[in-house]
Amino acid sequence: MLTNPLTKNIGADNTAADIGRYRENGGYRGWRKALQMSPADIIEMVQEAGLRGRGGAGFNTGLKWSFVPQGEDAPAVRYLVCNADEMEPGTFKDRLLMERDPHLLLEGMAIAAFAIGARRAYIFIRGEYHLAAARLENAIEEARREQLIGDSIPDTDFQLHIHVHRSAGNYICGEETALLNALEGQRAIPRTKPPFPQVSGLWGKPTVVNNVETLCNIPHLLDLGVDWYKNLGRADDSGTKVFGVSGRVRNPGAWELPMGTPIREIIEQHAGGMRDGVKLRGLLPGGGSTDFLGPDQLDLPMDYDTIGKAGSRMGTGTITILDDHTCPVGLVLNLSRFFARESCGWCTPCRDGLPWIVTILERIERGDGQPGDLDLLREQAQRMGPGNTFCALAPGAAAPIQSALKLFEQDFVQHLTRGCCPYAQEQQRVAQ
Ligand code: L3W
Repeated sequence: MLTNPLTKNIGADNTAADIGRYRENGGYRGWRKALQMSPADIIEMVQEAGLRGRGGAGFNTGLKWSFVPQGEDAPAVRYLVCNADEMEPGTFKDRLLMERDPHLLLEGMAIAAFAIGARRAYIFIRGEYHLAAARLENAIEEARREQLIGDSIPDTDFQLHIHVHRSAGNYICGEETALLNALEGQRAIPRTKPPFPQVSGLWGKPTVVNNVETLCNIPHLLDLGVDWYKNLGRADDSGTKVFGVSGRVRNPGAWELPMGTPIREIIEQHAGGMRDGVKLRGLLPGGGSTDFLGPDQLDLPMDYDTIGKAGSRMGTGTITILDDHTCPVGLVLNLSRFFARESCGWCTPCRDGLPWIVTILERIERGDGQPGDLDLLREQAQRMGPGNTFCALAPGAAAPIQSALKLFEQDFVQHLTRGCCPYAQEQQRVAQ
């Protein structure tokens, strides 16, 4: 039984699977099958399989596709957009998939576009991903030459054109409606939802925005079926996931594993455990916009609902580890600087709140914190929480701060009482 559908073509060398190797390995079989099905049946199949969005939010993919208006009165022009603007801190899974198996993404896009009736599709890719963009452009040309996409796909009147659009660079472009504005050449600020893009998206037309990894799940799901796909997962969620680990582990990297693989297994078996002399103090399960989990939560399976009930989010599934030689205040300061710089500036809690948070964290970290700063931080993070802002950026930025204040409160307090960063002080002592 195939257990690694997302990475089965990825070898040890840094080459991309070309169309010949991809097809020899069963590539584009899902696409051929899809063309024999009705769009409605494909959508139902994807929905039933329980595939959830791999960009971070975990929304049911088939359900999202089903929101695209159908029928005679529905707009004829629709779009599919692949969100490849991978900028979540600590996240590098989509780069792996695009660089090493670009045809898997294209095949997933072809099936998704056919299902929703989109004849034009865009890959909105992070500007720094030069290699991935070049390999995708090459793969699009290969697929077009073999008439898998383009104007004349044999045995169908369906046409599909796929374009690579390189982002000018901003984290907020990963928010689907800001992405659509950027693609239209406008300022990248989120739009009001509803209407959701599935009804009114790119240039006001029905548009589905899916993450790279989400779309890479589609070809084998079509080929091997719903039961196979559901059985890949070990806990509540279906399928596999490219999990990753960064931080002071022996073997940082990314691996395709069943959904629901316990955190401990990912860290100890696949990342090789912690390096000698350092201990795990906490972890961000899926990017810089998730809440810290503690060492007592390592046996949790990595699936959306379990991690959600545990007080965090699975997010992108790429784990960042905090060890006992790294300052938690410094870590959240680093993240907060990133989010402050990447805010689109549209709403006040985010535009003004994040720089304010950075100012407070900077003075705590360098030992100039004032009594009351921790309460100020809590209050400010609360103001950036869900419901108070226009999009998910500020609540995401608040998550590691709020959870660090709970899990590592004593570290914050020590910065205030000692008047310096205890970790920097310790490093100086060891160096002397
Ligand atoms: C129709 C409804 N559609 C939700 C759709 C919506 C969207 C998807 C998720 O992303 C995430 C955040 C972080 N009718 C719908 C509906 N949808 N309700 O479902 O929507 P939502 O609102 O849950 O999330 P979102 O605002 O689209 C926010 C993640 O993005 N994030 C960073 C991600 C970074 C990467 C990366 O680097 N690869 O992805 C930052 O916040 O996980 O949950 O399509 O249309 N009633």
